[in-house]
Amino acid sequence: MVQPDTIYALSSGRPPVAIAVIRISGPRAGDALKALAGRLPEPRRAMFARVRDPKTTEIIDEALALWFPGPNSETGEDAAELQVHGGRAVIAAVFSALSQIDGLRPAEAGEFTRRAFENGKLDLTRVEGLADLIYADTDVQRRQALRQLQGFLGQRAEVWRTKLIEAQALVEAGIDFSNEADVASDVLTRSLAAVHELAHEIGDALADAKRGERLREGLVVAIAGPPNAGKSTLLNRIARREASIVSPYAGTTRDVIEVHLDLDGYPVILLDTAGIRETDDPVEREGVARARARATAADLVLWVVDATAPALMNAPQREHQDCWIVQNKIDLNPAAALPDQPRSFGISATTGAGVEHLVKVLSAHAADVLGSQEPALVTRERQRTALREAASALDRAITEGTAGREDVFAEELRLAARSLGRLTGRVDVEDILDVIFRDFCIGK
Ligand SMILES: Nc1nc2c(ncn2[C@@H]2O[C@H](COP(=O)(O)OP(=O)(O)O)[C@@H](O)[C@H]2O)c(=O)[nH]1
Ligand SMILES: [Mg+2]
Repeated sequence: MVQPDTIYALSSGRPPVAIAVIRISGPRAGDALKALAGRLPEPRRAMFARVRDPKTTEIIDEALALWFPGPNSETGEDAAELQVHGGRAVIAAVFSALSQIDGLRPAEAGEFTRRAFENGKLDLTRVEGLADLIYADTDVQRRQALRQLQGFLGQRAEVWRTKLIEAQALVEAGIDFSNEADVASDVLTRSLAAVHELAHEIGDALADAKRGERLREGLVVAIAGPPNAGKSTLLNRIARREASIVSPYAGTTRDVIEVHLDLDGYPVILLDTAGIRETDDPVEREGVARARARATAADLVLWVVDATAPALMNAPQREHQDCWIVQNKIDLNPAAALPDQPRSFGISATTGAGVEHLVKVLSAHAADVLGSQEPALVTRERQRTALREAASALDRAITEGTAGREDVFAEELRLAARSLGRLTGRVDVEDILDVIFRDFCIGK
């Protein structure tokens, strides 16, 4: 086998910063650290080091050096870390010194994590959790990502896969005894019982209203309604900043503006949409079309109407989508009557009256939709697809097994185990690896 390259990258944030962390991983990591820091520190202990350019021996910086011999390192390979001062010239000089060492090259995005995966340190669901942890914006997203990184789904999938393989082995052994009819039918019954239980557990994991994916992506709330009702003013008020153009002229908001909110730890994406109306202006018409599309796909619509023009109150009625009525500009018409609906609000986007209450109810709604039940096992479409495939193979297995066709039964169990193997990355995943690791930053 060819030796892998030794890779290095800046793993901390964009310079200039106080401290920059440069990581090195691969068979030559130890040589590289010795070349720059003079000697190897004790494993996993920080050592003060003068980092020198190995060619000129000039001191580049004073640093902390760490040494993580494989296989007990994050990547599973020999790995080293230099904590230098986070200036651009310092980092450039360290990189230049590293690049002069044979067998070293800069890492690609996600390459450290990919090596950890390839060396069996992380399964794919944990890799996905790690990516989500890096991108988590809110506390509840962080918790979900950390659970995944700790193997919440991955461990469960391994337990399921092991049980499946046992059930399959049992029935295959039974097939060999098929001249002893009693033995064969007994093992089939036992293995069918196990498969029923597994199908049930996987079915439960899938019946989660996609809470995990929604929490990852955020609850999408579209502010929609007739032009000039005060939609943009409301978005700005909620976002507490001028994220959207507010103007007294109808048709100003032509694109979809989105603001990411953290409501008590729950991620909400608030969309401001162009006023929905018939228009001859092609640019505005495009805005209206986009607004309709986003509003249609949103989880919740805040339908904003002008309390001084109550004629324009027809909110869209869609199945599978909540729609709340927000009567705005009550400062101009305090006597405006709220429509007889469970979720209707009277607010003034300019004075702020009623907005706090609206946000509070929105927050509670987000908590309810995204997180009130037990934590979701499935947090990505890829995981859902693999589990669905396993579930349908198990359904077919149950049909075949019940009809006494042991060989087809065993084959379906094998397919189900394979789908679970794809979920954790044990089998057949070459094609998806590039997609998963591409999402990582360089240095992770
Ligand atoms: N008096 C009053 N005027 C408002 C209120 N909200 C918005 N406006 C005004 O209504 C006009 C249209 O607001 P805008 O947010 O651009 O409406 P949009 O077309 O629905 O996005 C602007 O002149 C705002 O200042 C409100 O609560 N009270
Ligand atoms: Mg607007």
